[in-house]
Amino acid sequence: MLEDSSFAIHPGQKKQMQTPDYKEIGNVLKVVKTESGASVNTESGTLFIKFYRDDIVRFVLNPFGETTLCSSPALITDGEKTEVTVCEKNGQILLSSAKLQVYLEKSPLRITIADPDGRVLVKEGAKGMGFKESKEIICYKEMEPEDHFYGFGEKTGFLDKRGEKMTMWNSDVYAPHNPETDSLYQSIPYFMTLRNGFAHGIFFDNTFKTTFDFRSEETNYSFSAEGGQINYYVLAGPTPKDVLEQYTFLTGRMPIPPKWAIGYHQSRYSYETEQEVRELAKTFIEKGIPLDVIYLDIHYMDGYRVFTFDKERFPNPKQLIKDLKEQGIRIVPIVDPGVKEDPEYYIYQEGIRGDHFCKYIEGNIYFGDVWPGNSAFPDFTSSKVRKWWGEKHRFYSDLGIEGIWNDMNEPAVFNETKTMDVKVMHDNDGDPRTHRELHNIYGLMMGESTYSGMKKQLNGKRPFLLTRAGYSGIQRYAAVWTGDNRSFWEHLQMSIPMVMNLGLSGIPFAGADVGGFAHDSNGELLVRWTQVGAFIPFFRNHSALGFARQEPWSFGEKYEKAIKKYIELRYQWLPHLYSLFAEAHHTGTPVMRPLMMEYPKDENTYNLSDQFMVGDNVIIAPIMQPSVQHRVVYLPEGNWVDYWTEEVFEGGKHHLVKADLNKLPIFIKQGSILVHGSVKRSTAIKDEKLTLHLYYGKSTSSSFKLYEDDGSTFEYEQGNYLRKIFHVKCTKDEISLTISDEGSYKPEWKEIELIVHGAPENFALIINGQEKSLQKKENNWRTVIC
Ligand code: MIG
Repeated sequence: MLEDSSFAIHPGQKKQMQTPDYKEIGNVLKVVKTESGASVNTESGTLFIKFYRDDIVRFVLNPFGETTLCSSPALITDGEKTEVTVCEKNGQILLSSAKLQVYLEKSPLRITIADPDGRVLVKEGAKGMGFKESKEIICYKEMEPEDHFYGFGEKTGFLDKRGEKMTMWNSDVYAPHNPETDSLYQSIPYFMTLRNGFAHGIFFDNTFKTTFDFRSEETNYSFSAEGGQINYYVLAGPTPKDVLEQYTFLTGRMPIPPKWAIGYHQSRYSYETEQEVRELAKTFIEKGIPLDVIYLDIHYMDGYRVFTFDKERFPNPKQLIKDLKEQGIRIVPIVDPGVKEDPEYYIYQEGIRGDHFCKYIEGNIYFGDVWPGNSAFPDFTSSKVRKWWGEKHRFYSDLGIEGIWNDMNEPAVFNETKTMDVKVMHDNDGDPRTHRELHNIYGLMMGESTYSGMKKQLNGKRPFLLTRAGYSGIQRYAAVWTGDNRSFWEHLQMSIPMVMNLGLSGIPFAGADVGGFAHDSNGELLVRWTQVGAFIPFFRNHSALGFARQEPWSFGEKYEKAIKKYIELRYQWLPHLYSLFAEAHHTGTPVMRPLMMEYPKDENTYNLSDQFMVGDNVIIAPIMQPSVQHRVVYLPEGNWVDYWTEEVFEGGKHHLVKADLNKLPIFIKQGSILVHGSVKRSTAIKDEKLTLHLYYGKSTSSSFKLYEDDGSTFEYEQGNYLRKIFHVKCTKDEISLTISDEGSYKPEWKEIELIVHGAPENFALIINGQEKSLQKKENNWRTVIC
């Protein structure tokens, strides 16, 4: 109560900046070379320095006991054997790999990390690493005036987190989501620093509550944890894409999603009956609005018991799912972790008999209040429990379900702390740890369980999982939506940097509820939000019970028309987007990118929070204010073409552009390629033909990797895919296009038509060395290229 009153800023409340019991690690006593690094004895325990690759180095130290090289489940690798030399230089110890140099100053211990040219990435100055009596551990690093910070998973506020202080503690926050809301549903203790156009990363793999502080001191930043080891990885960069490749080498990349998962999704808390779901699908079909997924929120269940259907509301789910699938529409049901305490309910019975629920050290089960009432929670830190829970999903897969929605998996509990008692002891496969230590990975482990279970049961088909909570590595199992936003223009604005930073945190498949979850949406907001959603990786319209309905037709014909246009546009762009998802799978580079990722030397991009890129050649500059039809757009170097009018804009400049309600400003870089399919009512309908749009630009070159596979199985892992690589080079009067194929997949489409935009009269088109003729149609030139 007092926290909400002025008492909160009572002069007596002022906290001391420096907690007096902070202790430094102290001096280096001895250094011993190890296989891929060194073991360093310090006054406060052993520091292991281990290279995972030439461009990734890990530092681990436990000031309270023996240091171990154990990792959290975020890690998918123990690293590659790396050639490292250790020597003494000017009184310092130097460890070097081909790409990184680690200098240790001995008294007191101070670490400096540089590249082979001496460019400093990470440096400890007045302060280094330390700890407190409370078992808190903390690392200080120097902060340069030029530094900008990105990543941190799911955070409110703008793109660049300089000046912020952020806590990682998975939290169910219904409201508010505003600039001072700190912890949300995800904990990604990782960030990227951009300094003078060069990037490097730090992944602080500690599952306790962690804090990243870029606010309290002028020349240092810090990252700290309530417990556990000092345990972080430095990623060398030097480009933002390199950092993501390095981070996802450690924590994994997203699988290629089933194609249906990147279509348009419609949700509501809740579509409550079979009848309502059928009518919803029918309306989409009648109105010709494309749709791939309908969600079932908590009302489908029998008394909120997971792995059940309410027999009255959903008398025949199997038939419903079958009928909808024939229309190209899939059903994704919600599955929460809480299992109702009910001795007559089979999941509860199995959970008790199999000893699958979280317990106190004394042996009593932890119960918490969630939707079904008093509930027990599966202990997902145990592989035995994950297997059991995963297998339970046969209930859904037998009904024809291929996607699952995990909510409340922070875990959320209806009590003062909003979560499980931190004293609960997780089994952790025989290495028991408190909930305080493992809270942040509960959602990740539930994701592993659900994804693996579904994958097994789908006989080679790709499952889809949507999750609210997660920790580093969650991208291996799930797409992430940003939880309970509201139908506020401010939340539309906030979703752009939030989803961009998720992408910069290794989670490319993310999105916010289109239209806003709580509060009443309105026609104009829903149109503008759908325009954004169409280009955001995860595209779902969702809204809460008790608020205005939010289906595309909810606000009248004028708005419906505009909304339909942008859902259709999503489908037209799917081959392009799918190719970018494949790139995310292979390299970790996100689909939706901040401009700084492509233009890291351009300061104008560093905190650009209201524009984004799709791939490396498309800029989306949405309108995100009511009654506004103009906005400023920043275009970086090069020339840019308005997607709708083909007007050319010079880069390196700000422009004022007009965009009435029907227009989402989209700019394509001159010299680059876009691939389109056709508008369709669901991804179940295959493209017969693709269109390759080439935007001529004098003295430019670019490339695009068109990716295609069956869209539904894991055969791509065996090489059954097609990657068509297009290289374009434009000179004054010539466009040369080279096309090469990789992989064995034979696509459904039989033809690619090339449309050249903005070329000079009488240009020559050379494809793989051969001149090819074109036909002029309106202002463009066309020809079939394969
Ligand atoms: O406490 O299942 O964020 O998307 O509709 C609310 C009901 C629980 C929160 C999710 C929201 C979902 C809702 N859930």
